[in-house]
Amino acid sequence: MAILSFERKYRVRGGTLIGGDLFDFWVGPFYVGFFGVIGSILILLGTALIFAAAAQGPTWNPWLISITPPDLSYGLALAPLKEGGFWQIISFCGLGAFVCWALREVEISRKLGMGLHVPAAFGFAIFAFFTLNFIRPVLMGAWGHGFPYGIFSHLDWVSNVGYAYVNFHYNPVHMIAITFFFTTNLALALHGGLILSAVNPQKGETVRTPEYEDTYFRDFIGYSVGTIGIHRVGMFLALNAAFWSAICIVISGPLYAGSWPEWWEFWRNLPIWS
Ligand code: UQ2
Repeated sequence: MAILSFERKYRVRGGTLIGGDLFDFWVGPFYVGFFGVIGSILILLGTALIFAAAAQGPTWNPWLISITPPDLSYGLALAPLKEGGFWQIISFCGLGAFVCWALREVEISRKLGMGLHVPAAFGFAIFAFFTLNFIRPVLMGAWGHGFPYGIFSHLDWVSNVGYAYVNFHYNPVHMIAITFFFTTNLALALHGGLILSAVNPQKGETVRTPEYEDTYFRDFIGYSVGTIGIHRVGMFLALNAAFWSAICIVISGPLYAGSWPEWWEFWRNLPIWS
């Protein structure tokens, strides 16, 4: 892909965290950097191992391929490749590639003199994955508590783990996480709708300025959070959705092993009711 006319101005040296000028170059539109090189290696290795693990059988049906963690009996030990070892190495390749991706975002942010909001936000997604397949298995003493890499198999894992706590919807932190997901959806629908209504007019109509956007919401609900404000709200909601998702699963098992519906008995048993 040809370099866009304005890009030459922004293709400046520096901002690297490691490697100095050595990997400070672009391939087509892509910035490379040290973390682009290491990340690419991890992606290629991880993907190759996924194919190698899938080749062990029993199926090449993409819906049914599943690369499973070791049996619980292996605890936190390394397992033989075909008995969960593939899963263990693939998990480390995945985590390494995600972290490289985040650090490449950091280098690009620094190069352009921008904030670190994008990598910080991605960090919450990495944290959620790290919680599921590293923190919680370690706290519970076995890699076998991680989720399998497969389309249907990871859905089955979510279902089985949910039922292990009887009904996961009664997990109060799960409730908080879901509320953040729904509110994120509401905020993006409002924001996307508002922006399109202002800047994507019908033929013959003119684009409306941000003052119209503010006025719309002041007329409607008496309050406008403002044009920067809505992006702060969006960031806050989305990061909280990822964060509380991680917390709601990491407390299930390590902190509370019972049934979530029963957890609410503390409320029924408050002395105030008797
Ligand atoms: C807004 C504003 C925007 C927006 C939106 C609002 C001009 C272009 C969507 C309205 C948002 C409010 C009132 C807060 C919503 C809060 C939650 C928790 C859903 O005022 O400024 O900028 O896009």
